Amino acid sequence: MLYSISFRNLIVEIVRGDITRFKAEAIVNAANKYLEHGGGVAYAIAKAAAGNSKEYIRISKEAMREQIGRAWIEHGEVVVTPALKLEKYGIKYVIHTVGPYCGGRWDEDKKEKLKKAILGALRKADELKVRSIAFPAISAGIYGCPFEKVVRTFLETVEEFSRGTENVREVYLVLYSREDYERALKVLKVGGQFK
Ligand code: AR6
Repeated sequence: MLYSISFRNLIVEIVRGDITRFKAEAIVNAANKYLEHGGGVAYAIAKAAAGNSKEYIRISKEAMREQIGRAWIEHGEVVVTPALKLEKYGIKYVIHTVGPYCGGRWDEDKKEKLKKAILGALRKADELKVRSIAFPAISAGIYGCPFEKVVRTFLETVEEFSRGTENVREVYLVLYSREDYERALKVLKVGGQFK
């Protein structure tokens, strides 16, 4: 089954796995604007990176004050923290970004916010001279955005980004459940016409 797609000199792969142990130089966290990491993939990353989610929340908030100069981030703004214990998997950075809250609804505004969130993380990875970056399905969990829309928007955004990338060459969408993985493959399978 088709599971990868090339955009210019960048390859996107959809894989099934746990992003907290995925071998990519940067992994992206589906955070909230305060970097509270209370549940979902955010909690899993925080706990795995620092051994204790509270400690990673503290590190994230401190990094946010230094990098953004505020106690919250907007869609498109990102914060970088060190991978700490995740370094054993080859991960160097965690890039925190915030997607839209959907609660089951989807419209152009949510799509734009999701694009900004994804693009912000991709640009930061490029700036950090990262070659490979892994994303979870941002906003498709607790934030309730429709899964297929999230996957389509992800692919569209990576395609846009591929025009300007200097360092990033491999982008992974890491899906936790078999069901999500199979649903995402169906989106890809439509002959690459994911739009
Ligand atoms: N590896 C890969 N994907 C995962 C993992 C994992 N270890 N664990 C969960 N997922 P969510 P959101 C998937 O809810 O919707 C947090 O509390 C999950 O199945 O983590 O953007 C934040 O602090 C889903 O497909 O993120 C925010 O408050 C995807 O990751 C809020 O949730 C995203 O689900 C953000 O909600």
